[in-house]
Amino acid sequence: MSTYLIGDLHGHYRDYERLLVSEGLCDEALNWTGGTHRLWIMVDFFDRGASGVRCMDLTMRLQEEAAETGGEVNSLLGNHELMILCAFRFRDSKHTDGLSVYDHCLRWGGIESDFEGFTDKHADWIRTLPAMVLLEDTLMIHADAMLYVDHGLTIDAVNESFRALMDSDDLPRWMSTLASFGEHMAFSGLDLTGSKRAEQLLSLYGGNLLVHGHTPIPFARQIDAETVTEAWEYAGGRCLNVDGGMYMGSPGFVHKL
Ligand SMILES: [Mn+2]
Repeated sequence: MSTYLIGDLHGHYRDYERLLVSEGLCDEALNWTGGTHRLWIMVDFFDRGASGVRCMDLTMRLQEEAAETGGEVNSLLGNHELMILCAFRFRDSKHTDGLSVYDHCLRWGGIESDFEGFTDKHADWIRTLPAMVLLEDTLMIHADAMLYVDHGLTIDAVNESFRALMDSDDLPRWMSTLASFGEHMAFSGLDLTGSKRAEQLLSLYGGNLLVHGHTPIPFARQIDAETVTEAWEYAGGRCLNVDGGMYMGSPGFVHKL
């Protein structure tokens, strides 16, 4: 049994299909052929690309099929999942700046057709997603950010905090949590501050390797997206970025842990 990771999809459905088939996790008809293997999506299904709902629909179906063969398909909770859930719930409510939640989401890369295709079924599924997972010695979070510490000092507490938010009618709290995901690259940098932060999270929550998406590798490394075909290990080998930046033009990749 192996664990496979796919980074931020951002609505790039065709790339998602191609990666699943080329890795043998699905056949050409997109049936699960991964047997007992595990697949985790490091998220941001939505926004920037056109087909976020299709990406999520495929993942939800594969989750059921994989469970039948003793495999596992699952996803973390990312900020763009929180964002579409927020728009679904508070659509025309006004934020403090007078703009509606819906308009905010369009500004943050939201795609109108995704809002139209988004249903209770998607909302319910998103509410099941964990913000933080420890798989053996691998700590997985969506964002390369310290914001998780504000949600709790154990993995259960972090996930419970996000679940409570998703059940909450407190719009200012939703908006401030979404804004907190503006934090990027907390574990990188030329000085040692970044790797120290990574060490802090690993010693707090457990694990030897911190895996994340959220910041496209071509952006973090200032390299051409077309050349990004594998994960980026940094911070002295303690961090792994799996966001190839498909929306920037990377072909994407599947990372086998
Ligand atoms: Mn993100």
